[in-house]
Amino acid sequence: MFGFGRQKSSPASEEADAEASASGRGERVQSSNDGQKGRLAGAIARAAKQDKPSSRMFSRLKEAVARTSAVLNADINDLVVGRSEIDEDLLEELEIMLVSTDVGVPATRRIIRSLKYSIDRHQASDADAFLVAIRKELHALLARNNQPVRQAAPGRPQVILMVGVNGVGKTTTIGKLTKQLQAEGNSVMLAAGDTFRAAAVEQLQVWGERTDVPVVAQQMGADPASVIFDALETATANGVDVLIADTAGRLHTKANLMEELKKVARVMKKLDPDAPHEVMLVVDATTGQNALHQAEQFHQAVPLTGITMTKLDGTAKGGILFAISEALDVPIRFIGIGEQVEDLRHFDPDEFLSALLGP
Ligand SMILES: Nc1nc2c(ncn2[C@@H]2O[C@H](COP(=O)(O)OP(=O)(O)O)[C@@H](O)[C@H]2O)c(=O)[nH]1
Ligand SMILES: [Mg+2]
Repeated sequence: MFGFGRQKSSPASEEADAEASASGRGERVQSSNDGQKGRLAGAIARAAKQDKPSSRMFSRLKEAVARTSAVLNADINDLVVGRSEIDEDLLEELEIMLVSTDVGVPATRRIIRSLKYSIDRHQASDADAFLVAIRKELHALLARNNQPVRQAAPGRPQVILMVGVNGVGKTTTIGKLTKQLQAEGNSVMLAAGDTFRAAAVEQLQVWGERTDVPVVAQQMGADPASVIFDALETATANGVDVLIADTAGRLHTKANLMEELKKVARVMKKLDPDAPHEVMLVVDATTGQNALHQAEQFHQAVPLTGITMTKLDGTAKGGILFAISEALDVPIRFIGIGEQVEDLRHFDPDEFLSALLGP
């Protein structure tokens, strides 16, 4: 799934297998670098093929971002409709509007600067051309962070470390992700790293039962680094494809939390220097600018490699996605648009903008 899970039977690895058996040694001679390229290329090719959302799925996305769209899209249209000429006065109004929809000041400034450049060169001088130019700017913002998910070395589990404050949807996202990874043929194991609350361990165990995957857990108050270390050891011994580790979103102090996450990331490197392959921050879109502050703080403690933004359904603050893309060089991997498993959606800038602004 877009780099998550094993990238099975890519052409490169099939070739390598053929080469291995032809050489008569019966072992894979594929160098790990070639393997990575092959697996990744395979994943991207599959993603491109699969990512034609059915119209039903697209309707659901459109419905989910309707409240954000009602503000952003309607305001942008109101601004330009009926104007025969696009001038810099309009840019001031657009600036105020973008900032007020949680796009944030730095991203808005960049967009305005770029639009001014286009207007000065008469490249966006009527309403239609101006709308196209705005969309292009928004797209560039969302698409600029597109680092692929790091793959695990052969024979090792890919480790996804989920971080984020309480209530954003980490555990629920783990459940949905597990289901999706399983559907693509991956074996999954979960690690109950949120040992701060007994209920957190139980909640993960419920997901474990529901998806029929093992959950490595210890008692409440146990050292999360030790729980996750154990889990990685077990996952490796059992040839598990993906290990997803849950973590606490709140400790006695924020400093404690960040130190604990650093320790978790450090300790698992004793088993696999590449782990965690993905540090996924989960943020809640309904919290607007708070989501941005959280992203910045977590990124300082444990460098993030991906973001999942949940609860885009039912908020008008979806513009925060642009602010986070501007502030951090970290790709948005998934968006959550509801409670169902399929409501965890791979984030596609084109699809998202079409849902938000129309075709
Ligand atoms: N509407 C909506 N609710 C969500 C979404 N993702 C998670 N939730 C809900 O958010 C609440 C908190 O989720 P939880 O996974 O326990 O958060 P955690 O504390 O970060 O582990 C639960 O009631 C979830 O059902 C989403 O995309 N949309
Ligand atoms: Mg949780």
